[in-house]
Amino acid sequence: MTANRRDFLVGSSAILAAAASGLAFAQEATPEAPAGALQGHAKLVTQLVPGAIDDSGKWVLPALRYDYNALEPHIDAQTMEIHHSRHHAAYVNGLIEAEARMADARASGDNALIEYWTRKASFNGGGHFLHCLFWDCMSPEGAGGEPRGQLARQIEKQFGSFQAFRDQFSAAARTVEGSGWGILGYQIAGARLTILQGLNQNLLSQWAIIPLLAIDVWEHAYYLKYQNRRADYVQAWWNVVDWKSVGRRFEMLHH
Ligand code: MN3
Repeated sequence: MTANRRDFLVGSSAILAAAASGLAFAQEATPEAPAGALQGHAKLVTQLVPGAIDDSGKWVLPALRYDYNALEPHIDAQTMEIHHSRHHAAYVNGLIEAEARMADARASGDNALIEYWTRKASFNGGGHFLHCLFWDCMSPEGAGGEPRGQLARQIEKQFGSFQAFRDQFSAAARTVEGSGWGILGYQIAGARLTILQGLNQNLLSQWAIIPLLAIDVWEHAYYLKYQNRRADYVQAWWNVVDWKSVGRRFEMLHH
């Protein structure tokens, strides 16, 4: 195992633990940690959960790298604004509150309360991290089309063709029951891609999965423009997928 891969596996387990439980993985990056480890951690965060945390270790709502109207006509400005500034913000605040209340509950030794806030941390942590990824998976420039390089080759190897992959991913996203996500993830154990349907923000994961590409199919992500036509939203969404961003994540993980 190369040093890079070993470093990645150590780092990714922290990310996964955070994604699974909503615990603050940043707390592991103590000031005593070697500089290299901190740089590696920062790189993982930048690539896998962009903008999720600030320099002081506090969860924050990431600024988007494009305007709310930049993804028109595929995703409308009002939906983007409400989705980012209200829905995502609520998950950030929910995660902050859950961690604070969990600490109080631990101090008081109230196990039922700990369990309650653990569930809240899972839901809100899943929401925060997946939305950070979701915004980064989209771009107004150079978006759409197909991936290139290693990711393109891996998709072809596993799915036969990009079109076959896209059809399978679209079907997964369209048919999520109720609220959830279509996710293309990197499955660590098998060093391969896998498509998942995420229910809510935190259910049906295989856990040892790093999300690379995610589409939010909660109604708040599309209802203003598409009403109940989720399939139309999913189809339009491919036009704003930033394959460079997705490809960078894949190449960082896949050696
Ligand atoms: Mn959402």
